[in-house]
Amino acid sequence: MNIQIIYSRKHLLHHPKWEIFYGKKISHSEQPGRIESITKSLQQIGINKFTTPETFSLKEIYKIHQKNYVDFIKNSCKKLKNEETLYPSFFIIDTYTPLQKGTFLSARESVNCALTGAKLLLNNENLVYSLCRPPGHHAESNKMGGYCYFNNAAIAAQYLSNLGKVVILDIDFHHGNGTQRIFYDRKDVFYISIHADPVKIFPYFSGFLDETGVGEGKGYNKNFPLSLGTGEKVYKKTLEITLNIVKNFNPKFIVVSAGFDTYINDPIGGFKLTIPFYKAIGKEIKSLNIPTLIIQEGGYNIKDLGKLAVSFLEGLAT
Ligand code: SP5
Ligand code: ZN
Repeated sequence: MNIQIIYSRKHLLHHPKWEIFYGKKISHSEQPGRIESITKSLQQIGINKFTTPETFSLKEIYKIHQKNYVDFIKNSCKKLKNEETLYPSFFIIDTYTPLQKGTFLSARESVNCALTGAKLLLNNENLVYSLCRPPGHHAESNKMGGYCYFNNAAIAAQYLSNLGKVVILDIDFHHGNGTQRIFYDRKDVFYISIHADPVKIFPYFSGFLDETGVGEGKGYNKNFPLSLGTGEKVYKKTLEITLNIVKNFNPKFIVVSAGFDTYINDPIGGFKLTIPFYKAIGKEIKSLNIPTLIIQEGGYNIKDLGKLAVSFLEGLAT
C-alpha cells in the first residue's frame, strides 16, 4: 500500500477520564486506545513503518488560533498536577473537553502530525494519513470543544493553501464547526461537510444547509446535514454530490477530516455505515486523483476502529 502514516506516542499524554453530559460525569469517549487500535490493525496488514512527526513552530498554530487562546491552554496545563483535570469556563463551547497536564503537549503534537503530513504532500507524496489525537475539527480560533483543542485539519489546510486551492472534506459524524468558521470568509479553502443534522446532534449551533460562507467566501462552504439513521445508499449519493463539487472547484490538495463515528456500531454516532463501506468511500475519494491528506478526527468504537481505518485505506490506496 503506497501510503505514509504519521504517528507519535505523545497522544498518550492526554487521557481524559470524564465528560460532563447533562450534568452527570460519564466516562470520556476520546481515549488513547483509539489510535492504538488503528496502529495495531495497520501492523496486521503489514504497515509497520510509521513516520514520527517533525516539530513545527507555534507560529503555524497562531495562523489559525488566537495567541491568547493558545497561551491559556499552555499555562492552564502547566499549572495542573498529574492527575488533576480542569473544565475551563471560558475559551470553550461545551463540558466535554477537559484539560490535563499533558493536554497541551499532546494537542501540539497532534498539530505536528497534521503539518508533517501536509509537508509530505508538498514534497510530492500523494497520500498521507496523519494519526492525529486529540482530534481538531470542533476547535475554533479561540475556543476548544467536542474533544478538540487545536484544529489540525485547518492548520494543515492553511499550510497547503500557500501553494494552491484546498478542499477540506469533513466526513466525521459531527459537523466541524471550527473548520467552517475559520475558513468561512475565504474562497481559497472550500469546506464541505457531511454530518448528522445539528438540530439533534452536537454541535447543535452549526452545520445547517443555509450556512454557505460570507463575503469572498460566499459559496465556498457547503453543509450536508443528514438524518439520524442514515444508511449507505443515501450516504453514497451525498458523497457523490460532494465529490462533484470538489471536481468543479479543482483544488490542488484535499484534506479529509476523517471521523469513523458514522459507523453503525459507534457508541456516540447515529448513522448505519458498515466496515466494507469505508472502502467504497476511500475509492470514491481516490478517483478524484488529487493529493490527499487524511486527518484523523472522531470514531469511538475502539474495538473496530482499526478495521474501519484499514477498510478506508484499502479504497484509497489500492
Ligand atoms: C471529534 C468528535 O467526534 N467530537 C465529538 C464530540 C461530541 N461529543 C458529544 C457528547 C456525547 C456524549 N456522549 C454520550 C454518551 C452516552 N452513552
Ligand atoms: Zn465526531
